[in-house]
Amino acid sequence: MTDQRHPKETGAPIARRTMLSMLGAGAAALAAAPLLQNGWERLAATDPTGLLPGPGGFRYFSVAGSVPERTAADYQLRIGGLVERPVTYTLDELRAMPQTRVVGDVECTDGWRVPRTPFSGVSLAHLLDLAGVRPEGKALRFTCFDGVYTESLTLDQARRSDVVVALDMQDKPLTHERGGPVRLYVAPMYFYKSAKWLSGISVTEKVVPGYWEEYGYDVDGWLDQSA
Ligand SMILES: Nc1nc2c(c(=O)[nH]1)N[C@H]1C(S)=C(S)[C@@H](COP(=O)(O)O)O[C@H]1N2
Ligand SMILES: [Mo]
Repeated sequence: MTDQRHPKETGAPIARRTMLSMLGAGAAALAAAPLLQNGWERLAATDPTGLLPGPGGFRYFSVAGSVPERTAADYQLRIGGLVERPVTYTLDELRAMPQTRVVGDVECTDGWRVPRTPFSGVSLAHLLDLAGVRPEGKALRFTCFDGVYTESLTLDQARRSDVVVALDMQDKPLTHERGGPVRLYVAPMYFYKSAKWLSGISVTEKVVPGYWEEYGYDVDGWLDQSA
């Protein structure tokens, strides 16, 4: 199924599994496993090949060995960089904002796919409007409270109506395993663009390639819309 539907997979990203083992990600996944409550997730996280299906077709991914859990009591999202009004939001403040629901396909470059998945939260465009992007701001850099993962979008991509700072997935609060309490969801792109455990959004002058993009992933991770 994958080759025809995902022509981009014939490129550099295919090498990830090899690279992951070089980075010792198998050990990292093992270290993370005790934090996972669900048996399937635990099994999937300890599978260095990433081939085991997780619940609902998702697979657990983290480039960090262990990720602290954040709740409404200690979660913060910081928005800064080239903005007029830098701000830090709590989870309650994000929940109190107008919520946008986006239904899109989830698709990893590894070939697994979860079609028609609803994500809801605050539209990224809305957050950018509140912060006031300065004229020299052209891109965004996303950081995560795992302390490792980063992502990027151009400002034009970020302002699309199908890009959301998600609090819910499938109409339930995002679990820790799925990147909660807050993750990005970039519906028109491969799932690596959807940073889990989102903690920072910084407006930059130009795109700074994210974690996987440093290893050759396309910074413009568009899904094949014709498929
Ligand atoms: N913080 C963080 N976000 C991340 C990743 C990660 O390792 N760390 N992996 C990315 C990749 S490659 C995919 S496919 C999805 C996996 O999300 P899931 O674990 O909820 O299935 O998260 C993306 N966002
Ligand atoms: Mo992925």
